[in-house]
Amino acid sequence: LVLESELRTAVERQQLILHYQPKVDLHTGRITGVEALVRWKHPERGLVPPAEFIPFAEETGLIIPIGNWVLREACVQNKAWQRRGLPDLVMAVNISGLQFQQADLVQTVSEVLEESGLDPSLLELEITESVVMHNAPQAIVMLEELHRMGVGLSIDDFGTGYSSLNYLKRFPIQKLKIDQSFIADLSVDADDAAIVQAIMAMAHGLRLGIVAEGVEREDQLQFLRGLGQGEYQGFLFSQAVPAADVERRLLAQP
Ligand code: G
Ligand code: G
Ligand code: MN
Ligand code: NA
Repeated sequence: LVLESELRTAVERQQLILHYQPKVDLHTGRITGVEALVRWKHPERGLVPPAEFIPFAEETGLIIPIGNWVLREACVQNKAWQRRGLPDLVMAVNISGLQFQQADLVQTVSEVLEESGLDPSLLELEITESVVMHNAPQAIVMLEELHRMGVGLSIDDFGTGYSSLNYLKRFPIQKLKIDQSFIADLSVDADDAAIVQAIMAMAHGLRLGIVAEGVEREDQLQFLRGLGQGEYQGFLFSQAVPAADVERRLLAQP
């Protein structure tokens, strides 16, 4: 049970931390970027996973201050890696629907980029299909502004929300993250294989990048490699880890 008063002060008390899950090129095996995933370092309950407080934060509106903190922290971390001479990474940040309903989201992103000194091309915002569909007229304006600013935009959990593909044509999206439910049995289930193959072919035709989510086994990776270019993410390479672990992985890369 999450108490609103506790979560309300979590940001101020510096109880939130970010872990980072790498994204890896399917063919070179090199880390291309990371996704920032928040955790709550609760004084009594230990590390609380986001599934236990993000939905609540969305209901109560606390996702706004939390989301702003995540955005700032993630950009500052990425710039710090760059300053230390590590290879450039794209930092992906999850943006909730409610954040997209704030008229000042674009301004906030712009300020965070300026304050952190991070190049906009090294920031990517992950949004879900429902965000794009629910706020269509307002969302398109904001997405276009973010795109003009040079920030990357990707669709998270692609294939699980509204299946109108219309928005892919209208909105300045650069990447689709194929939901892990299609990846789980990819190499043995002909239907999943057909869906993933079709998404990758469509993405290629539309000049969109793809990220396969939830890759846990070598057979899934081999199958994806046979389908084309892209990136993957999943426990096979790494779960979400503290910043220091990302650094170690980067330094160990050939
Ligand atoms: O990290 P994990 O494995 O448990 O993530 C669970 C869910 O929490 C995912 O759907 C992820 O998108 C979401 N999540 C994690 N961090 C953030 C965040 O900073 N903002 C938002 N809006 N969602 C997040
Ligand atoms: O919804 P979103 O894609 O933002 O959140 C990513 C979620 O997927 C996190 O909860 C993360 O822990 C989880 N995840 C990442 N990689 C894997 C994986 O290989 N297998 C499984 N089962 N979950 C994963
Ligand atoms: Mn995500
Ligand atoms: Na996802």
